[in-house]
Amino acid sequence: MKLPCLKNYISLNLFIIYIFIYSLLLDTMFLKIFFGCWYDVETYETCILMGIFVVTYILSFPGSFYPRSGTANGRIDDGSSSLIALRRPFVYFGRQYNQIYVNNNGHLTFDAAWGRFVPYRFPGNASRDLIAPFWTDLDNRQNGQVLYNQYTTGSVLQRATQDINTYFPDLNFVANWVFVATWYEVAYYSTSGTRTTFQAVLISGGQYSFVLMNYGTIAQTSRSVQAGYDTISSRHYFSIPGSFSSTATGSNSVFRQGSNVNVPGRWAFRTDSGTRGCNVSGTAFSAGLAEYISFSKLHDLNSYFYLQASYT
Ligand SMILES: [Ca+2]
Repeated sequence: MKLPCLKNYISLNLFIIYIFIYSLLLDTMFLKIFFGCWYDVETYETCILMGIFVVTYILSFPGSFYPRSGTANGRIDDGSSSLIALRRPFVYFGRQYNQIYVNNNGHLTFDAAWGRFVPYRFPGNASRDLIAPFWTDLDNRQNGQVLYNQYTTGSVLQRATQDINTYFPDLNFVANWVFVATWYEVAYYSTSGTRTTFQAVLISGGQYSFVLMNYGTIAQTSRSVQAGYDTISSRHYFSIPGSFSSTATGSNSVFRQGSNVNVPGRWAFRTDSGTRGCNVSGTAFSAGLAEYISFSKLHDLNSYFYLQASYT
């Protein structure tokens, strides 16, 4: 019998839990070293609690990131990728795109590379479709990587399918294409040595498309940051609460601690709809949906799903 590839079934987190339990069973010194329990920790119970804490901490954050791999952008301030041909079309609010650019300043554009480093507030009423997980003046010349990859088969598609069906039930969604752009430990301008990590995951399948934004360590800065997405003439947009505020960055970044899908550090959006307007609790709103929904409501999973279901 051929064993399945473990890589497809055991994530890093599960592997760490496995090592932890295995070490517990053997009562080895390895456990004590691995989980930081040295000779001055008196009780075995303390050791176990520390181990659980470490595992919980690991599970609570890095696991939400998709694989960081692929082609790296050049180390150019305000630079961009070359034109990236998409292996499947991506529908973005009624427009179908077959190409994309990953820009070093924390955004993605479709028609052309874009080096703008000073963000404008969403809705910008501009002539550009824009996905901006973390738009500010970043600089990868000295440290940090801007990477992108796309997938049409394999475990990444399975993971995307599972994530989307969790966040957007009743669509029977099946992903056939995933595009991952990662800004890994990138500095703020200019070669500041700071390290900020975040990710945009574009997911497509059938008539549906989605964008996930994942936030890791967000270094402190006084620069303005806009996170979210915008469209041509801002017919659709979303500004993640905390954008342009002092709470956007630092160890308590609201992007990292908040979520609209009950997963701290992750934000999920359906992005295929080309219709305008929506209804929230029976009240008609114009396209400026985001401005009318409080952060606390977005935190509530049920009302989030209600909003998704009400979007007409
Ligand atoms: Ca820059």
